Amino acid sequence: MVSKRAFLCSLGSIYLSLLFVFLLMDVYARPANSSALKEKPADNKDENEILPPDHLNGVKMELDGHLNKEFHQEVFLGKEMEEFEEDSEPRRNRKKLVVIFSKVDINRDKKISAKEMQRWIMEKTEEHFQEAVEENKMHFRAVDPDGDGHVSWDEYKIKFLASKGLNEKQVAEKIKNNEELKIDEETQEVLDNLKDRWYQADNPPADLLLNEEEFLSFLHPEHSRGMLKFMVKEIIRDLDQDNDKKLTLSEFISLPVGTVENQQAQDVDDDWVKDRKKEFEEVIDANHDGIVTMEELEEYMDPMNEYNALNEAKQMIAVADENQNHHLELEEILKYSEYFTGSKLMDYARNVHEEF
Ligand SMILES: [Ca+2]
Ligand SMILES: [Ca+2]
Ligand SMILES: [Ca+2]
Ligand SMILES: [Ca+2]
Repeated sequence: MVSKRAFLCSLGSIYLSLLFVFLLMDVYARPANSSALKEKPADNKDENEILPPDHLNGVKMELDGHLNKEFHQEVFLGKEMEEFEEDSEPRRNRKKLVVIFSKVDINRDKKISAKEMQRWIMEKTEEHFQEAVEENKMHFRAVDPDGDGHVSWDEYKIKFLASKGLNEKQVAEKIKNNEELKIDEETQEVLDNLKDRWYQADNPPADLLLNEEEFLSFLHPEHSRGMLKFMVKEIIRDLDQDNDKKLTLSEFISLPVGTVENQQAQDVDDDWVKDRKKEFEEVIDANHDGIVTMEELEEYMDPMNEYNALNEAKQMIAVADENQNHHLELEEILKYSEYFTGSKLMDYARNVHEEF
């Protein structure tokens, strides 16, 4: 018993330190992008807390228009994502996968059906929602230091400009006196975008004051239908070249400027294009007419869409279903551990073999 308890304690502290590492990674690991909200990895912590993130767990596309590569892992692992690290003990990861398997397999027939996986995905998506709500509490406190439960656009703007290195007191003073602020073009563009989003997140009355719930939808558009629409509009605006508010395949696979900067050139581009083409043709363009409309993209990105979850479930099963029975057995999940969890269960024999 004692050793089990000690084991759990050490698990807890490992979890905490992994969580910390993961939070750091999350800040730095996002791919480069071309949207107006693009930011360099920030050295100022406040900035990350109050800016809407590019990446949303459990949402299929990032704000900058990139496909979310970790999507299926996010909806398979839920809030346990941080616990599966590349170099953590394989035996422990195996154990955790076995536990997950038994939870997904509701009817205990030792195999996972598409329906069971769909239910699991919805449950895990809900976990990401809850996490965002919890984190938002913290972020909201940062922008509402007087704790009156409302944040005005000006207050937020001051915090934002302070995070850009401007003097907070001076900015506040100037805004109060309606004086002009000296802001570079790029920052102004980001600010304009944020203001649009702020308006959008502000429910009637339109007083530009956001409460905690409205601030949540400002940072996490996946939590509100209206904000999801807004996010889709922004993504289409950034990719749409002929301004018809729809996307053709060629618009969808045009490389945004700067995407492959500093990367190993052409093969990266090729994979990027191949993945996007497949996703466009097979999934996003639901009626397969070669055009992605706002409605199609909105359906695609809605994390609460049960039809999407079922599709995702079927796709997950197809990837690992070696015996072709349209179900996942434990062995199949273990074998494809890297796909489901991002971390390989070491196969020493094979690794040695491959090295020679
Ligand atoms: Ca089952
Ligand atoms: Ca277009
Ligand atoms: Ca279509
Ligand atoms: Ca199977």
